[in-house]
Amino acid sequence: MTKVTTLGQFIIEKQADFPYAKGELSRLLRDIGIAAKIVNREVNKAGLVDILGDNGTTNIQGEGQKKLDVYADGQFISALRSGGECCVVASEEHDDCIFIESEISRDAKYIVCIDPLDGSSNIDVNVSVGTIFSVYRRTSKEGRVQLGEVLQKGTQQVAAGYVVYGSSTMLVYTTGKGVNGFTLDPSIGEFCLSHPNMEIPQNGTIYSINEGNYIKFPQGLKDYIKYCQVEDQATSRPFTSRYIGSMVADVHRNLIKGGVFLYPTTSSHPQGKLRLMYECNPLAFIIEQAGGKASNGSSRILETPPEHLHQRTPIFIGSTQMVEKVEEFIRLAETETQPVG
Ligand code: AHM
Ligand code: MG
Repeated sequence: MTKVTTLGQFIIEKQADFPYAKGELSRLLRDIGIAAKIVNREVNKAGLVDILGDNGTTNIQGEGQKKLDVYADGQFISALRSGGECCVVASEEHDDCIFIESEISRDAKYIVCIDPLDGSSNIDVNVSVGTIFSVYRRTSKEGRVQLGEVLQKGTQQVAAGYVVYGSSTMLVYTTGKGVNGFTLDPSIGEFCLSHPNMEIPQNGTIYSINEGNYIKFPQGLKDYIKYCQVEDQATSRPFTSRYIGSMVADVHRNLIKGGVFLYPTTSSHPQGKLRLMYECNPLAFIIEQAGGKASNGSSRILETPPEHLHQRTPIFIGSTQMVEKVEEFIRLAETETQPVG
């Protein structure tokens, strides 16, 4: 019989990589894993119960919240609240940070940023959605955590992960020592190690972008898309276009198969659409740990100084060589539009 390693066992084994660890991060990750299983159960029965559709409220970005967004948000916050290791949660679904000030969280040293249900416009149509999270250490020793401590650069993450609720449910995470993936076995209700030491191919043939926005893209992006569509045997072009509309699922596919996911600035979203703290930083940490690259077009996503919680950024993430090619097209278009002299 082959040995099955559950997420819980794996987290405990990996604690040994951090000799001074007291198990708090392990417990935090375990709590997130449990909440993910509960959310998975609800996502799976979404078609059966009256949980589909709009909740009638909007989040800070003015986007409609779906009922399952609200449910997932509640589950993760309550798991982090009762776990005792987290002092602040910043969720895409809330305008402000949620400070956890219970007795058991008195010594909590971790800050969690979370997009509880990414790709929620896909819920009603049985297409993959996911959860994205990132963990930071608080920088002050005691007292109420200040907003500045939440707004840390992505390079300061101590862990990041995502869950894809798809044809099977997977949890993928990193603590800065490689990336490991776990598939939920519904028969035993456990995430089991299925993708150890995940590595993204350095090059690929998949590009993922909402091409319907083509007219709104900067020139460098338009040029890159044309490059993807040109026939060239040496580089296996034309490339394949794949866009699910759930960033977490698109990035997950590209992590396994190789590819690039692009969400540039557009004329309607001049800062980009995706959020630095909830979506881009955690996925950038994971992809870098898997050997890939995440850029805003000119520099590393993880080096972006966060100024506010719901900050947006353009992002190009995936196989290193493909991301570098995108950067090259952006640079070229910018130098061509520079005035001469
Ligand atoms: P959400 O977190 O509200 O679901 O929004 C983020 C999603 C990403 O998952 C996805 O890649 C993108 O928005 C799709 O946007 P668009 O419809 O503009 O292509
Ligand atoms: Mg999202």
